[in-house]
Amino acid sequence: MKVTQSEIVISAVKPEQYPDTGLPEVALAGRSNVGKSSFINKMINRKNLARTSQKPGKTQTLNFYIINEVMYFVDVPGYGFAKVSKSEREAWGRMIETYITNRETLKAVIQLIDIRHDPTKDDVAMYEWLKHYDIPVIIIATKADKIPKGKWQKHEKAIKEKLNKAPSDPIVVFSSETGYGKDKAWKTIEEFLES
Ligand SMILES: Nc1nc2c(ncn2[C@@H]2O[C@H](COP(=O)(O)OP(=O)(O)OP(=O)(O)O)[C@@H](O)[C@H]2O)c(=O)[nH]1
Ligand SMILES: [Mg+2]
Repeated sequence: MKVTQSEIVISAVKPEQYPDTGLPEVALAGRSNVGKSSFINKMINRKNLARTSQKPGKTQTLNFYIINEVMYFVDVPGYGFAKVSKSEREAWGRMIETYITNRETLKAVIQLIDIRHDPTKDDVAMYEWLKHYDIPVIIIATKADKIPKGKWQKHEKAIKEKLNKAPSDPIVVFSSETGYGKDKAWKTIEEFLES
């Protein structure tokens, strides 16, 4: 997709606030600080429309970005961030669970995994939870610029194995720093939009 238009439409915390246009959505999932907001910005050619930070825990609401008036990216708070209070974490958990399990226009979840490391326990739990609800998942192995290209394949294979990834779920090596993988990621997303 050649993105010519993108804007935030709402930061939502409850279903009444979600957009009601019926356009397809893809939502981001991943550890705090893995690069979800950076992924959105790179995909839509914007520097900081989705607010990013070196400190984890930046995104705290469900942020809906409308793209070319045909779809939404939904930025989601990250998981696995210890400095958030237990009650706050539970509230986010409920917010995300409500959204993902009830949203008819949700076509796929983009789960970001740091290519440098094996998936964490939280990453594996999140993937299993999405599969339990039969949600299609696109795995983005991000921050590829941080390891030499010669190591990508080995790390990609480790991610597939540790997640026990379903064959129907694509995996794309990506870098928000260099833009590597952007065209493949768009092609992959577009296939799910039509489903
Ligand atoms: N080198 C490199 N750095 C990246 C990449 N993606 C993200 N980062 C950096 O990682 C940090 C976190 O990025 P964010 O996009 O804010 O992460 P997030 O997943 O949205 O984090 P939360 O909103 O806290 O859940 C920032 O300092 C980014 O610049 C990448 O592909 N390569
Ligand atoms: Mg974020």
